[in-house]
Amino acid sequence: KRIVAALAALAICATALITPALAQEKKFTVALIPGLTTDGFYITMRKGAQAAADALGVTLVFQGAPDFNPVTQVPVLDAVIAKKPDAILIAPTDKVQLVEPLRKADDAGIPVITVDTFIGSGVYQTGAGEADFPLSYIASDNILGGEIAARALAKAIGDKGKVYVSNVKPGISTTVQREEGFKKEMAANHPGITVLETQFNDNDANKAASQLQAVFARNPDLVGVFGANLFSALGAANGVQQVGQTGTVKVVAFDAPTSIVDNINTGLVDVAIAQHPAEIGYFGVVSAYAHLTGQSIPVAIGTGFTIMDKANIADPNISKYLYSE
Ligand code: T6T
Repeated sequence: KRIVAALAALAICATALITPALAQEKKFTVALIPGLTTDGFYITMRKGAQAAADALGVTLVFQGAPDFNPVTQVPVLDAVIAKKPDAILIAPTDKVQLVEPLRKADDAGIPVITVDTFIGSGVYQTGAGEADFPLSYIASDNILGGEIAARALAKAIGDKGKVYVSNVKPGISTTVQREEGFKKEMAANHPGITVLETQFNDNDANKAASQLQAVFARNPDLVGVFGANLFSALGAANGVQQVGQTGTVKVVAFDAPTSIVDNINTGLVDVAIAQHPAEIGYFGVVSAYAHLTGQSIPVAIGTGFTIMDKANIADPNISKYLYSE
């Protein structure tokens, strides 16, 4: 009998150890503020965040603005701070303009982790600069992403000719770094390629399409374009189709909405560089939870890419990285 009782006691202790909901009595609320709500990238990030929240017994609140703009994101952030969540995960829409609004969260004792984009230099907890207070930065390596895009575009165009970057706007950490990586790789290793002036589309795919038409009108010898995020790439690809240059003007796309499959299969897009937004969301929530339960967390977590093209897009191990709608 004593042995049975001892075993039962052991089983109860073991269950308490491995069941987080039992071990952790307080139910934490973590807020995730995306760059914008209607973007497959952040919709997929939310899914990963929700998966981690479910596993850890955390309540996830997803609240964002309909466009990628500090003017609309800051009021959302203020409303979230007023509700005092236990932690905030946020993709800041500008590396300077979100510093003071986020400091309010920090001053209120709410831990801040930035996901996808960063504020300041993106290097946190160093005691340097005005924007080092977030606990962690969880994202793709966007400079590397730009370099990958440059190499893919160079290969597609036979390493010569005129190309340009279709980009969102200055001030966004991610897309600025992609352009930086792209230009660095072109300058260092592809002397036969001329990179024309960047076209900023304000995250508007229609504007990116018109810009492609205008650049092509000025440069009929244009051979390629790098769309530095989902809307830039979709718009640039539409522009290539509208000027009847499918397959002649090569497109390398950052991000992987489901529509990219058709664009790759028809030859409109040569290569798509998928980020792993679900991974960013998952590790965002795990990091917040770890911090809230007294663990130390990495100051930066880098997530991966999957490079998609005609040869591999049908492979389920590749297509599983397409974004959710
Ligand atoms: O490319 C992603 C994200 O990484 C970037 O910061 C903003 O644009 C996207 O959300 C795609 O639209």
